Amino acid sequence: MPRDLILGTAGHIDHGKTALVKALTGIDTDRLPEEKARGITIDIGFAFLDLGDFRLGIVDVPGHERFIKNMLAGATGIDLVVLIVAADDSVMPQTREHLEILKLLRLKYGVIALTKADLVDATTLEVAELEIRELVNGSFLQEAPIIATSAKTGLGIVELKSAIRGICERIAAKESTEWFRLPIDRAFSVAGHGTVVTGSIVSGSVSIEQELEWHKGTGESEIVRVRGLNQHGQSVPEIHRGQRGAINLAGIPLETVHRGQELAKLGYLKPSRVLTVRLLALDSAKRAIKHRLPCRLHLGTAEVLASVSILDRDAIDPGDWALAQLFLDSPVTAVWGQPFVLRDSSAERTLGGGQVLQPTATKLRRRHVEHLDHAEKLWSDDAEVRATAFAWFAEFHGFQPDDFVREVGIEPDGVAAVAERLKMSGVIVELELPPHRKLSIHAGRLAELGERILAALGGLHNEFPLFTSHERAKVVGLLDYVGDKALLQATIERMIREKKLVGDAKRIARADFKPKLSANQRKLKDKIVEEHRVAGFAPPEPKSFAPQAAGNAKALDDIFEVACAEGFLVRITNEIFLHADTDIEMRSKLVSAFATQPGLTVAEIRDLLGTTRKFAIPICEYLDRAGITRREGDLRSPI
Ligand SMILES: Nc1nc2c(ncn2[C@@H]2O[C@H](COP(=O)(O)OP(=O)(O)O)[C@@H](O)[C@H]2O)c(=O)[nH]1
Ligand SMILES: [Mg+2]
Repeated sequence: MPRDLILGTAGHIDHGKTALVKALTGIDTDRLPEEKARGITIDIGFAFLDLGDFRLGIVDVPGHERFIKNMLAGATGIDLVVLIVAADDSVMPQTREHLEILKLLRLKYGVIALTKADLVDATTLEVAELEIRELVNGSFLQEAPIIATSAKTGLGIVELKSAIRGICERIAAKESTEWFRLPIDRAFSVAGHGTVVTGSIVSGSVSIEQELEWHKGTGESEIVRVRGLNQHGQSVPEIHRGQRGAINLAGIPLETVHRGQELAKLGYLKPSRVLTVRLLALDSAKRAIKHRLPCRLHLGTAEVLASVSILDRDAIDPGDWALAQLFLDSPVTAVWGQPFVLRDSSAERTLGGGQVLQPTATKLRRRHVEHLDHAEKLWSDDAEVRATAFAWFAEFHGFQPDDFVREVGIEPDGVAAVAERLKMSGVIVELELPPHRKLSIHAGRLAELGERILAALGGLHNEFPLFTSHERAKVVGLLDYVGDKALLQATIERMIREKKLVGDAKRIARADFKPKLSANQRKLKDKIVEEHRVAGFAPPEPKSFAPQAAGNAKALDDIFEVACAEGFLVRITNEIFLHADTDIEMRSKLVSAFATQPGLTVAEIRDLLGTTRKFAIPICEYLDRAGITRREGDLRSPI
């Protein structure tokens, strides 16, 4: 099976990139009428080169400084580059800028073509070669072959092909367990078929009839069906990484599709307006990247206005790097480790670039030691260290192990093993949430959540020291910023199992909370309450229970206090308590009586309640205190 790879061109305008692609492939990549008329490349163009063992999708880019944004869209997803330098012009500004961009994009492979060799003598050719060697010194092209070519005479074309083949052999084959992802670089309409999008497939594969998630660059996405696939003009059943592919989408209007959007496996990518990044200020830019600098982010085929927040300092000096966040005007879809380029807001120069550390970040606090500590771990070589830091940043939201693919840079088939190891070592905990949901959470975050639950409950215990327990719903309500109610309930269950809490499905208490009453005292309380219920408006004297209180008078006071706090009894005086039901009955009787008679004497109230004078006077005073009645002379009237 031949291998598919994507080759890009790079180099200054007019150095012969398009002519060289034509000499290699016979294809003219300048397809726009304006390009034909002006003889310059404006947007990226595409060709195909079959080398037998390798099939190369070619992206020819514009060299003009005004079209760097198009060059950036084209450079996304390429496996190797042919850096083109014209022998008669040698190294020029966009030769340098394109090389800087490719370095920022972490490209590893390429060859150099010294074009227009037919126009110069041997000495000039040699000088140009020396200048190129100096330029690429220390870069990924340091050892790259330099092939003198001429699109006019055919000089060096065969040699260039064999040099390209040599490079292709060095590019390690990738196991395709990755998920599908295609940053869209072009969209057009084909009569009878509808909307077609193209791009360099950066990972995975897709077949006809499969569903993909179309990320619109607005933060929204939509599931679309692959109606047809095309590669270099041929219908194919499947396309994969390393290919330039065209995808015919079912039922999507052309005007809604554009460069910068992405197609990906369902659930793989998530739009975000904040990225945490490792940001390098280009040495050659000769200017520091300052905190809050407005700039342009180029990520994949997208270009978005951004503002830089440098997390640990106020400026990144040329040649230095730092942890930063990018706040974006509109959302992008990124994955961990994805390279990006920053250009100035007027799109005149490349300022720097780097790699994404948090593709779906939230604002981090600047100079916050703990945040910085964990953010640095996101750049570790060790996937488990990165996964742990990601889990920590997931706070109380938790995550799914599959998020590791996007957020940590772990291949899909490696996710389960990493998650298992982190579970075994106690770094993460997997919770079963009702009805059928699993949520993973950093063990430290779960412990933190436990502390918050204990603190909330502790607050309630302090406020209501007489309550043995509190409603779960009340505790959960105090922690509503956690958002995920099921997570809170599951954490409470866990804490009951761990004996940090006591309780049941309805009520909970801290295990270390000492209720005011002993078990025996609670039993007595139930008895007292019951006797008050039966006694109605002629309640028993509290001290009649003293012998059963198995202690001093204080214990009996506590029992009555708890019974009142729990709402079973109502205190009329320290010697007279009514059952709560009796209290309600009394209030409704008064309401009916007042309906026909605006004022009642103590004697009338006594008869209304069927009690004696001994109780009637304190009850009337209680009614005044409770704001139910008002005393005017001998009469009580409603308020
Ligand atoms: N003599 C000569 N002219 C060339 C060669 N390659 C390109 N050219 C010319 O240089 C000009 C720019 O070439 P083009 O491929 O459009 O450059 P690009 O801007 O890098 O794509 C065109 O007029 C070409 O005909 C070459 O090898 N020899
Ligand atoms: Mg060109």
